[in-house]
Amino acid sequence: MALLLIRNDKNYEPWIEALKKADSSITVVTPETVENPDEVTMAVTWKAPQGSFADYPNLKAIGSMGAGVDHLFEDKSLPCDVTLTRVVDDKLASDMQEFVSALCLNHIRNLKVYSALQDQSNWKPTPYRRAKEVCIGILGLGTLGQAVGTMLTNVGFKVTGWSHSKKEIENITSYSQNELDAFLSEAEILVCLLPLTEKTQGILNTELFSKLPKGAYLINVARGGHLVENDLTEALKTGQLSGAALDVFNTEPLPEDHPFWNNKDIIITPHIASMSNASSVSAQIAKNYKRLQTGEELINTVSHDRGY
Ligand code: OXD
Repeated sequence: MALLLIRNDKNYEPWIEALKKADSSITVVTPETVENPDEVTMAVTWKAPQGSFADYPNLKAIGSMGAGVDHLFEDKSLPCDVTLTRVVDDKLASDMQEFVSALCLNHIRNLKVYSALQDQSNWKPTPYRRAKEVCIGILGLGTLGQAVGTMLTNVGFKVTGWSHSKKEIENITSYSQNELDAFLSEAEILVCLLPLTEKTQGILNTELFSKLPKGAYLINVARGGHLVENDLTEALKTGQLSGAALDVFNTEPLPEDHPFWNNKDIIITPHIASMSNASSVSAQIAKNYKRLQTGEELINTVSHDRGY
């Protein structure tokens, strides 16, 4: 049996090293080093090229190296009889908590405004808001959404969340699927942490923005595919949105000539909100590989039907 790694960037060394450290008995191969494709029973991937799994007839499980799994479903030849898994990691969650909290505080304390004023040597105190006066709505109350929401309540914000079904989370008001409008009507800062599926593709659009309080702020740390880019530009122009912080884009890296770069109302970061780290997530991958060998149920599984 062997564990196959497939990465779009072919950066295998840290993963091989970390997996060997987690369990030295595992045979780790890559598409470049595999000698016998029949012995591959599990693949772990980040953005594998289309059709990558076709050569491995004994594949039983495919795991994402990150929290997101949309890249798995992009492959139309993804075998439908394999177990899918993703990464659930405390470090990913705490990195996301810190990043989103920083953006929310940056927004209410006008730090971006002062950065622009500094460029003009302009001393101009501006009124600010306090966390407890601001309602943050989190789209998507999965592992990361819940972690971020809890952190934001600790900072002092009022936090609400929207997800398929209502969730019981301390100090967070939870809205279910058919309560989207009520959820949006309060969200002065909207944080997108949804999985990208056919249902959520393009959800951040003019119609949704129009249901937010005027001047709301958008933070997208999920996937570029959630956002209709022209609708954001328009909402910023009309003042329906006062600004946005985007960490993810339809095309990454964001092309040099993309209009977002020159939009003073948008903060752009290069998909660094929380990065999957080989040394912190390899233990759970090795554990799943062992479970597969012994016939136990895998952990952190993903539904083929729901797409997350
Ligand atoms: C992930 C990501 O899904 O880095 O882990 O976006």
